[in-house]
Amino acid sequence: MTVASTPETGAEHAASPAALTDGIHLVVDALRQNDVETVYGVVGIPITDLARVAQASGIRYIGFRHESDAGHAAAAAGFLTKKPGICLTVSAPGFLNGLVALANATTNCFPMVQISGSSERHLVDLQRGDYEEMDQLAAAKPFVKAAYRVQRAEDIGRGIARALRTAASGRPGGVYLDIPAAVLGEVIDAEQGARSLWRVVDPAPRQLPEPAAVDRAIELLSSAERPLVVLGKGAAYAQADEVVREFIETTGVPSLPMSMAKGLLPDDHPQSAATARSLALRRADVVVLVGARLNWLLGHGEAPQWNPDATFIQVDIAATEMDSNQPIAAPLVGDVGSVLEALIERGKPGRICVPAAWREELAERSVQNVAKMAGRLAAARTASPMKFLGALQAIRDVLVENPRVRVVNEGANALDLARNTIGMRRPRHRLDSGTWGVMGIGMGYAIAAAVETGDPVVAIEGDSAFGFSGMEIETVCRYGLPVVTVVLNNSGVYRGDDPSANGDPAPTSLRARHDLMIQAFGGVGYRATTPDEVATALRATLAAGVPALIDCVIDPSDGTESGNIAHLNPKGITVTR
Ligand code: ADP
Ligand code: TZD
Repeated sequence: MTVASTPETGAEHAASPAALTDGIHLVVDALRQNDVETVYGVVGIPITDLARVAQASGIRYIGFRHESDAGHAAAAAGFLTKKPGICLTVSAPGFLNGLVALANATTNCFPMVQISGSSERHLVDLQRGDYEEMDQLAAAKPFVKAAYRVQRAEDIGRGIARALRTAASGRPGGVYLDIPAAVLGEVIDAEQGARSLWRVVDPAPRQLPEPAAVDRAIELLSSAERPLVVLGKGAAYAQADEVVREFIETTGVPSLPMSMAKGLLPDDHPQSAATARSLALRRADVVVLVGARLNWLLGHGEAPQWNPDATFIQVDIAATEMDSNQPIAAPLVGDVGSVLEALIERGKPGRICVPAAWREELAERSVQNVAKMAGRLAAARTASPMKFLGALQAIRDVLVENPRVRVVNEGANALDLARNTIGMRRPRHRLDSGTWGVMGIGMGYAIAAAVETGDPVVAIEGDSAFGFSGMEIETVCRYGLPVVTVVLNNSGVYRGDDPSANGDPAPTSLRARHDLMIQAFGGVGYRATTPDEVATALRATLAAGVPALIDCVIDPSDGTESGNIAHLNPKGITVTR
């Protein structure tokens, strides 16, 4: 995009005005050349015109109420599309608000680029007290995969190319790109500007595994008596859905999904060991980790949760992930699609076979666990006041009728119970708190899921969790997105019946009518006190495809402290509950 200059002096200039451009137009042109379709952000000095020019150029700009939410949206866009999601923020405080999401994206291995305007370098660096003064590049560095600053308009194309490639290649992550206000306002010759931009070729090339490493893994698997595959969100991200399925089905190995890998294989797939999870981890003798880290979410691979003699095979794009917790007997460094293809190709038919005894052991435990759960579910269905599991069964039944729905989920009990109750049948249809267990991703993820996929979204939220990004239901309404937020409202963090120590509300106590909130923004609000009311409201709002919120009134005494990770609370002498 070029801007004809208005010559201020000289008749010859007036006769042939030089074509000029500026930093703002160069940023937009560079994003467009790299097929960026959507930018998520919050405007202000010095990036308001950047958002306007982006919108005028055909890029979709989604304006948020808080940068963390815009950043979480960009991160979710990265996870869903395999292309870095873009978040745009102002300087210092806006930058810091966005940084939470950028760090979270890095932790989750989602590709994302945060572009922030920054204040005058010559004032910031001498700490002269500029408007929104901060050394943002230095502040970002510890939290991101990489951080870059553009110092001249002619480097904008280079900076954006570098940021996009770094975010998407290898192990994906968050990249910070600092563009000072002076650079955004810098005017240069349009032709020179156009020549300075380029399109990144093959930003995330396939990474094929070493054949010897593949053979080593096959050797181990073929000797297994109780093999197990664990699918993580890296496998979902890889978009190698058919290959994952073929690998599991041709080998017959039981498989276990991590929460955001649910749906890669349907949860009711005959090889899913999800309903015998504890037994599968405790007994498996050869484990194939596919895009899943042996971090706290998998008990660091330690006994007694795991078999102390288990042998690990790990498929991961990051070589440095190997041996981070347990010895990896067969590291397979490469992208999920290429590695699993190689395993299928080099594994001769029949080489890997799963002893019937192992399948039967898992199936038996699964039957017992399902029966136990059925009892809890039946009791919850009729309980009054409504329990988490009562509301969740109603949600589950409606979601079965609406398979396109993308599910977003956060909270403590609201997270644990929804993850187990709501089966997924399609890949990348579940987005949740992820590796950090962070609250506040809800509305950002939901907005991005709706914008990027065009699918309807149901966000299942604890009432505390929802509050972190709740103001973004205005954004949902303003853009008319098909997002239904279901708040499981037990009036508190974890639960709502904690006694107060001094007459103030208890530290965990909350109180809100979220259904009234959304009405202020023109959305549809429901208050549901029974599972039937939940189902009726959800069915109606999904059919209408409009922004809606269902506030589910849950028994304040339902829910456990910290959900199923209560053991992580420090055990001092002070508190007894
Ligand atoms: P989960 O929490 O679901 O167990 P993690 O986030 O711990 O999953 O692990 C995801 C892993 O996937 C990371 O170690 C990351 O390096 C890896 N990964 C990301 N993309 C790919 C890919 N395309 N191929 C292989 N591994 C990948
Ligand atoms: N702040 C941030 C950013 N992330 C967090 N994980 C927390 C605080 C601590 N926290 C949890 O780990 S879960 C949770 C908080 C505040 C909310 C739990 O309450 P809820 O869900 O209402 O969302 P349930 O269903 O009532 O348990």
